[in-house]
Amino acid sequence: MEEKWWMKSVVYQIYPKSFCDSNGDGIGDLNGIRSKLPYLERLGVDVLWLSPVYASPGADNGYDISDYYGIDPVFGTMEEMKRLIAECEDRGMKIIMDLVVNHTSDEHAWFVEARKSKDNPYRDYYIWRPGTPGAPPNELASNFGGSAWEYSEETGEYYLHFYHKKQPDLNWENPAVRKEIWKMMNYWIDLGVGGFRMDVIDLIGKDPDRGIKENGPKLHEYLQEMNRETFGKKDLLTVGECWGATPEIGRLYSDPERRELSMIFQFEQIALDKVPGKQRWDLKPLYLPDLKKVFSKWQTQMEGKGWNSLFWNNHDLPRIVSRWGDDGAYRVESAKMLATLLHGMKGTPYIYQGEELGMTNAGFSRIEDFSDVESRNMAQSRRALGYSEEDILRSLKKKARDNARTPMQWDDSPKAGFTSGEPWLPVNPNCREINARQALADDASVFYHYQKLIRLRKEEPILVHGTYSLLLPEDEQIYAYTRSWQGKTWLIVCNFYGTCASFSYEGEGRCVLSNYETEERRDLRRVTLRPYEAGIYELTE
Ligand code: TEU
Ligand code: CA
Repeated sequence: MEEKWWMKSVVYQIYPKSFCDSNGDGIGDLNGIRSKLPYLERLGVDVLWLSPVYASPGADNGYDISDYYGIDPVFGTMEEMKRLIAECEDRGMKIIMDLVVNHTSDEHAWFVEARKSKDNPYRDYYIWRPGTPGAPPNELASNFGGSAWEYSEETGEYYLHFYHKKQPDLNWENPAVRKEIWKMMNYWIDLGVGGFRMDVIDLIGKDPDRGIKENGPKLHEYLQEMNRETFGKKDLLTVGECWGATPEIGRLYSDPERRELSMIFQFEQIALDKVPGKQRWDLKPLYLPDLKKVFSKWQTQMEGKGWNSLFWNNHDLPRIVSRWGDDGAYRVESAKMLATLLHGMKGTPYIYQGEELGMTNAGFSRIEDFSDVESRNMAQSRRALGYSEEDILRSLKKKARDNARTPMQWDDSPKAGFTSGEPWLPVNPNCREINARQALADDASVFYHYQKLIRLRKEEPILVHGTYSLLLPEDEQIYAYTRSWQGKTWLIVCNFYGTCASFSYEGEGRCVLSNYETEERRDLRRVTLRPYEAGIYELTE
């Protein structure tokens, strides 16, 4: 495949609301982000993905947009946005914007018009069906719980919303809608952004009458049109959020010949610690061979035919060190192990703010502490179904989206250096030990491990281009694989748990990177891996 700049990049996701507050209102903002560019540059990332900062009533923390051309006053102004883009450029960094175009806010001017009357010119921007109160058009459910249809008094019809009722779905079949979106995307491209992360993009081809949400019949047609009408001739990074993707589907998006997107986020691994067929709240321990199967399938089936994204975390997922690592005694070791496992693979890695510090889940102890719409809806509906309070709390502590959204931990002060005011979501009290100031002062911190992994990707083409091959598929404790390129082989070996494990591979290896002190050359024939030990070795004769 032709080499693209984003194949060598590492993306850092910023959740602006929780990153850095510059004016003491308890909410992170653009000037806060700007003040932390030296920190991000030091980490070595070259692309920043900003979760939405557009004007929004905030029913879903900015994923409900009321004006795609405006910055929400809580985050700053368009002037400040331009300054951020310019200062990033000075530092060799690009900004990618969150593109949320499956739905708008119900307070967007289009919807305000559309709901007024059946013959309003904007009516067809959204999806309406006849019905009577209490009898929605069909059984389609919202991803946040309850029906996907909301009755609208003004005209006596229902509108579709796959998320919050304040997030009505756009009607992509309407060419006028698509034209508006291309225009808006071109506006941001002209402002100098480096690309887009596309929110739930696999929903835009929906066919609600046939119950089709993801991967609808016209999805790829729309994306090819988008490519032609907007970023196709520019060299941008585009990544689609695709919960329902298989590798076959992944190749449809990212095969360069099809001219759609650079890559997608796929979520198959996310389902491995829930009871199959049930909701993410129905917990089950991860079985390591299952994880290998999923990752290896994507690594192998995308080889030469598309491009993977690599991520453990985002603003919708619990913290990886609390999820599949150990957020107690082996927090540092396990955070580094997980980083090594992921960054050793082929694809573009994404780091979610605080992951580079080994930040943990929120540490909330009461159901009321959880503020996210999805958490609240779940608690309400499970209470009604008779679940115990303990059950609900256990699920939230493990899986709630709030876990990723507590303020970034900059220092050990009570508000973690995030704000001088009252943070919109409580700071995790463990900021006393886990924070950026501490990490920067400690050579052995998780931060510097990430820094090394990022640097390695820039310096070693084998990390970008090497072919992946899984070892020990059935082993329940060790995740090991190789990357090979131009006669060179790297071995990546990770002990996924807190007990020792023995490992053996034919030959000797030069240690490229490890999360423990290790000899420079290691005989790999008989190795005892220490708890959560992870290493990258270049194989020698
Ligand atoms: O997320 C898509 C999505 O499906 C998630 O809401 C997911 O279902 C949930 O977090 C896990 O169960 C995107 C955004 O990332 C998310 O923040 C938004 O809430 C959602 O779209 C609607 O825009
Ligand atoms: Ca602020």
